[in-house]
Amino acid sequence: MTPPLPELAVIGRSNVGKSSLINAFLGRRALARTSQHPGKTQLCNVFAVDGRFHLLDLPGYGFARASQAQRAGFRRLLTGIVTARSRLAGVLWLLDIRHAPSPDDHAMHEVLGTRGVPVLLVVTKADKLARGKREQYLRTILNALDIEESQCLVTSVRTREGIADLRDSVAALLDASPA
Ligand SMILES: Nc1nc2c(ncn2[C@@H]2O[C@H](COP(=O)(O)OP(=O)(O)OP(=O)(O)O)[C@@H](O)[C@H]2O)c(=O)[nH]1
Ligand SMILES: [Mg+2]
Repeated sequence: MTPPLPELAVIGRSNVGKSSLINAFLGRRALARTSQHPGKTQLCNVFAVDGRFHLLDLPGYGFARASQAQRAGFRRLLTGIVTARSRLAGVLWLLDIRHAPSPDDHAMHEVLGTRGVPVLLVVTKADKLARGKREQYLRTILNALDIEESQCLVTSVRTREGIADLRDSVAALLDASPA
C-alpha cells in the first residue's frame, strides 16, 4: 500500500489570497474557487500536487460578516488541522502586505506555535504596493510577529513574483518533513 501523502495547509485571514495562491502554485486559473468577497472558501478543499503532496485550501479567519457559530466552527477546523493533523508537514501562513497583523493573526500565530509545525510566512498582493513602500510594510509585519525575513516570501499572483521561490520553499519543507 502506498503511504498517505504529506499535507501543507494554506492558512490566513479571509480574502488574503489563499485560493488564488493555490491556483498560481498549481498553474491553474480557477481550480480553487476565489472571490472578491471574503468568506468564499467554507470547507477544507484538498488539492493533490503531482501525486507528491496535498495542499489544503481552508476557510479564512476574521471574516466579520460570518455568524458567531460559523466563526467558531472555522476556528475549530483550523485549530484542529494545525494542532492535530498527523500528515501535516507544514503551514503556509498568508498575510496581506498592506496590513499589519490583526488580533486574529496574532491568535493564529499563537496556535501555530503550540505544535511547532514548520511555518512559512507568505506575504501576498505585493503588486498592490509601490516598490518604494514595500520594505517599510514588510518590516511592520515581521517586527509585529518577531519573524526573520529569511522565513518569509513576498508574492503576487498578478505578477507571479515569488511563485517560483514558493515552489522551492515548499519542496524544502517537504524534504525536511519526517513523514
Ligand atoms: N492584486 C492582487 N489581488 C489578489 C492577489 N491574490 C489574490 N487577490 C485577490 O484577492 C481576492 C481574494 O482572493 P482569494 O484567493 O479568494 O482569497 P482567500 O484567502 O481564498 O479568501 P477566503 O476563501 O474568502 O478566505 C480576489 O479578488 C483575488 O483576485 C494578488 O497577489 N494581487
Ligand atoms: Mg479561499
